[in-house]
Amino acid sequence: MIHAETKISEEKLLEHFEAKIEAEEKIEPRDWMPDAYRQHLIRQISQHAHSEVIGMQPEGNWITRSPSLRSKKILLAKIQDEGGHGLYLYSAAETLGVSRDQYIQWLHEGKAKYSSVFNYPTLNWADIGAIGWLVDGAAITNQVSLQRTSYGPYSRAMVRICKEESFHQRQGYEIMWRMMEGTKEQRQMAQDAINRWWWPALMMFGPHDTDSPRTSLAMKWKIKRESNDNLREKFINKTIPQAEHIGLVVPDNKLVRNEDGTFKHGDINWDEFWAVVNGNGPCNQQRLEHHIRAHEEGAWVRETALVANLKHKK
Ligand code: BYC
Repeated sequence: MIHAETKISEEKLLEHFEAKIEAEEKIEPRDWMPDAYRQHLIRQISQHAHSEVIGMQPEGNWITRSPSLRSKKILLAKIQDEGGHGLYLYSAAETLGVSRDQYIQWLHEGKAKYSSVFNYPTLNWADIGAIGWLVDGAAITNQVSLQRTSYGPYSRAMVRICKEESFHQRQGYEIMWRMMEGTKEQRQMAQDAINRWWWPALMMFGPHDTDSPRTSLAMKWKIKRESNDNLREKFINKTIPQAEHIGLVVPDNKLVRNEDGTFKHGDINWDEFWAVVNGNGPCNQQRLEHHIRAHEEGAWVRETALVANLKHKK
């Protein structure tokens, strides 16, 4: 390989790359990186971006039916934030040499994934509380650790995203807490919502470490800073006391309370997880079709913006 007009062996480049990672220095777009590192990032960051954007759909379902003007404004702001997160992440992913159009095409062709959790329906207002509290709560647990990821543009996107996610988590918890202070029916709605969203939220962290083919290299090169199971444990340890505080019961009859106050969850239904990941969840088809339709209907906006930009540059 030719590098700065000098022939440097692949081993030397790898050595330099790994030394930088060892020293906690960020890898930047113009730096040499092993192909496997680039490919992992292309996959993970674009899937993360798609999750943010597809994740707008289950919540968008409730904008017109929010129970008050206050809650409508908060929900609108949150959903717009998610669109913004998608933008930061697509921009970070583009620094790896793949265009946003290509990423979107892979999504539409079913070649790219997005988080399994967005393939479940939002049946009532309590689900909006459960998404903010549990789904954003799970996402932020993962994203806090990703702030220290070794790839500079991804890490910087995570810092901005985490600031907004903590507001999202709180707005969801506030909805649940208000409902738990309400009527018997409202309390039941909140309990039904945690019953339906608890397990999908736990699945967001991905398969157990022993069944996660991507983890080992990703941890070695500090793309991932903590394993799927570690993050899942962190999430349950902080979320179960929040549930108990407002009188909600976590739907896990095998939950173990350890003496040090931490928890061990019961069995996750991995058949359900893989069915959803492989396109057979309750809303996979609906989510993808909606994205394709919105993308096609928005073509004129992209074209107009491009022309306006070209005219501006002349
Ligand atoms: N869903 O070896 P593994 C948000 C796939 S959105 C679907 O552990 P890895 C929000 C995985 O891709 C925040 N697929 O992989 C937005 C891999 O398949 P491929 C979303 C999953 O990459 C709106 C295979 O299973 N957050 O905050 O080391 C409203 C084996 O897995 C899932 C992110 O995207 C899943 N849950 O670890 C509200 C975080 N889990 O690609 C909120 C960024 C696993 O080899 N991503 N798979 O065919 C990550 O941290 C990691 O990619 C994962 C998986 C932990 C998800």
